[in-house]
Amino acid sequence: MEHPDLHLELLTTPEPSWEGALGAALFSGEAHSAPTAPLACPADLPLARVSMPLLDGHAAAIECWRIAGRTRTGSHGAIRYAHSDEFLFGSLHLSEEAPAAGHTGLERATERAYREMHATLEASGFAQLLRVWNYLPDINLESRGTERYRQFNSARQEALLACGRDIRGNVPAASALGSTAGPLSIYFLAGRTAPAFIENPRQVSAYHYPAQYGPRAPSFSRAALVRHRGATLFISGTSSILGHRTLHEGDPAAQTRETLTNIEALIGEANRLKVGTFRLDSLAYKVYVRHPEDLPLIRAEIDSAVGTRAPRVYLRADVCRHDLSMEIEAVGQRA
Ligand code: 3EB
Repeated sequence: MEHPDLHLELLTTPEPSWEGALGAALFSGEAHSAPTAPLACPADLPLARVSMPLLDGHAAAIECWRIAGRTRTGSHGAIRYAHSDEFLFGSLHLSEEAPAAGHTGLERATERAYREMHATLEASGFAQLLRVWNYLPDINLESRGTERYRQFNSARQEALLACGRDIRGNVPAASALGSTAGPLSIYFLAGRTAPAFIENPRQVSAYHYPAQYGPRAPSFSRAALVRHRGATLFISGTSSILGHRTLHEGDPAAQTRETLTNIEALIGEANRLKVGTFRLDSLAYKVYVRHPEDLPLIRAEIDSAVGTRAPRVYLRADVCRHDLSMEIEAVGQRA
């Protein structure tokens, strides 16, 4: 198959080809500081390292974003980036510092991360954030009376407002998951023009969630569809939520079916835009599983709905609501 000009490869082989790589993320059970850099990875490639074990026996997974044509690399504050004419990939790792001025260490790191991301985008002419992946340790832990995921949401929203960005509507597709250890790790893709943002008709938009899920709603879109010479559909972290409520608590198989129904709804919305026909059996998937013992049930549901052809990796991660056992994100690609 001919590859589109922006192209994702999701690999569990130890060493991909770095030819044409724009940026990458490395997931493994090893500590963030461990020397797990892929052997031949170019020194200036933006590489996010996330402490997150794989559940299917592989030592590591690499999410490699490739691009046709020339790329340039650079850095801005804590951010390392690479860009082509059309797309920019950036990554950053920020350790949490001491609380200050009424903000927790995580809130300070999140606010700084999002301010530096937007400063990078403004300086480089890639005004449009398309897709953001957020990983933070102890995502469900409370500190100073507030769950850390909620702290993250507050700081993300404050930073967006401080940067003059929208907090609803024109907000990127995203995922936010609990890593095993390490700093706040974020990587992102940006472009020069706005994508089509897609919401799920079965769900309340996350940016309209009521206050019971936290004082500041999560600023992300359910999906973003980007046209280039091909097209890329970024499906955000998706879970067993109908309206704004969790369904099937304690039943990971039913939660997986509900999640896949949500993904199908997003595919349906995307296909109405007539950019390409995306299908459940031809996306690439990252599946986050809270309890490793649930993997066989979750995998069986995915195999039966998705088939065996689509690339997928299973990662052990905390999901951002206590009553969710799993979450799935996906990428669709059209040449
Ligand atoms: C949900 O649907 C599940 O805070 O950026 C999914 C994707 C979730 C992204 C984020 C959160 C985020 O609300 C949680």
